[in-house]
Amino acid sequence: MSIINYAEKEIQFKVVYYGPALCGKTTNLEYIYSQIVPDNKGDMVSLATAADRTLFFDFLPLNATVIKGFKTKFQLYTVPGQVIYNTTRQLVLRSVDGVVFVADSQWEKMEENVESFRNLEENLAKQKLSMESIPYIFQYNKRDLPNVTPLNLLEYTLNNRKVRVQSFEAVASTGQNVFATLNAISMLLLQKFTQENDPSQKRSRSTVLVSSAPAGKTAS
Ligand SMILES: Nc1nc2c(ncn2[C@@H]2O[C@H](COP(=O)(O)OP(=O)(O)O)[C@@H](O)[C@H]2O)c(=O)[nH]1
Ligand SMILES: [Mg+2]
Repeated sequence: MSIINYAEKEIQFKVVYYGPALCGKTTNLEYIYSQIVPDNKGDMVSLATAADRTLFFDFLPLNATVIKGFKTKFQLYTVPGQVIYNTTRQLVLRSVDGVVFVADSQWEKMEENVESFRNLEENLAKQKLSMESIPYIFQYNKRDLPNVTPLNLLEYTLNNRKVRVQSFEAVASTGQNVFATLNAISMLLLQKFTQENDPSQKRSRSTVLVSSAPAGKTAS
């Protein structure tokens, strides 16, 4: 759940980038970090192995828009995708507000995507959370590669719950649609927060998180 600090007039949201190993989660955070002016970000913390694989998580704090006099802060985390690190993933998911599921578009990674999404559902269930209660979106990454799964098959396979959510085709290594993804999850969180805290206001008036974002390309 979002943390509200009334003394500091701050609301904190925790966003977790989830997905199989090597799908591009760290690359998303690194790109965001590289594009945001120093005043609006804290230090990016990466706990990686020597081989540059995420061991625990990457963490990037961002300061963003103001709603009703409250500053909003977004804390972005990644999880280690390797199957054996499930306990770590459960820890990182604690008190999560929103999820970006990063899928690896490469054809041969489809099974790993499905397995990772299932693992996300299981780990949320352990916290008595579900995909129905947590805002989430998909990012189909690595669209620059030649061997990608067609978009409609990704949608059919992953984005097939009762309510279809937003999805973005991305190339995290060049930044394509990285901010579109981040803005989309941020908007969902701000809207949910506003609705829950002020039922008379149906939509959040907050706009995009970072104005340098390229126009979002929604896949669905
Ligand atoms: N071709 C291509 N490579 C990517 C893309 N995004 C990430 N990568 C590469 O995929 C590898 C794994 O990325 P990383 O962010 O460490 O994956 P993580 O395990 O999910 O954190 C790295 O070599 C990245 O440079 C992309 O959109 N296209
Ligand atoms: Mg990583």
